[in-house]
Amino acid sequence: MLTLLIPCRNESGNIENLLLSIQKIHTVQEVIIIEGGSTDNTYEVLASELEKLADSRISLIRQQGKGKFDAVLEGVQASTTDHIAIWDGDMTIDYNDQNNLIDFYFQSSPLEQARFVTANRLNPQMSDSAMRPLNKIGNMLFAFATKRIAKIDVPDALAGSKIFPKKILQDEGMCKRALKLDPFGDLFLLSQIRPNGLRFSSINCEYKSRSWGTTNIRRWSGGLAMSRFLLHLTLHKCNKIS
Ligand SMILES: Nc1nc2c(ncn2[C@@H]2O[C@H](COP(=O)(O)OP(=O)(O)OP(=O)(O)O)[C@@H](O)[C@H]2O)c(=O)[nH]1
Ligand SMILES: [Mg+2]
Repeated sequence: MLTLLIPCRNESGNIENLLLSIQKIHTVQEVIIIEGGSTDNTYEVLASELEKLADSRISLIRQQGKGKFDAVLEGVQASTTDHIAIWDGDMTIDYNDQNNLIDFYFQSSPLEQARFVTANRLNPQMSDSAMRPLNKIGNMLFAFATKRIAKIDVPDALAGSKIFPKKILQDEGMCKRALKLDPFGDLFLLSQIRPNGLRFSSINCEYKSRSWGTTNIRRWSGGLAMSRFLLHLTLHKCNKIS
């Protein structure tokens, strides 16, 4: 059973497309959209569209705290299944590619190791304007650092789309500490792959430009926070967040 978590901030113009895509995904049993920090009417648009849709799989929560990783953790708290998928609400990755990730995740036989599957946006299919050149360079540097520090050979460390067993977030204390260090949660989640003995796979997806809205991520302060997080992991010489 899989829960799909979708953090949304200032995505009002993407909601129609997002809900259409969710309707085409039949492999998730629960969808939780976590709206937070919007200065537009994202919550209101979601609430009214969901009322019309009347799809009992989908619920909407208003985030109590701040930031994307906080939204993910609030969604995890509300979820009732054992596996978590995360999508970005800006729909920069098509539902067909998202579906491939889900299919791949559930391919393991029960005797095999559980998986951690993430999207790889850094491939020739990426639209020219989808990722700013500095972001691309930053992404590659974080992928290199993650390989050295967390021992995970990830080509795209900051992709929003990922699927993993919920048990890797069962230590609430560790999640709270990680939240103070990693604002997006991408690097923290990658750092949990080896300690939890998961099999890692990265699947090529086509990364498209936003068709509506602008980024919610402050790249300089976010980059600094992620660098500090990696330094923290290095100093503790293990992948546990103490
Ligand atoms: N609930 C919630 N969602 C957030 C917050 N910050 C970002 N998000 C969502 O997290 C996802 C990723 O944020 P984006 O702004 O798309 O960041 P990005 O993908 O790194 O940047 P772009 O390349 O511009 O798309 C989107 O669905 C956002 O709406 C937040 O503070 N709260
Ligand atoms: Mg985005």
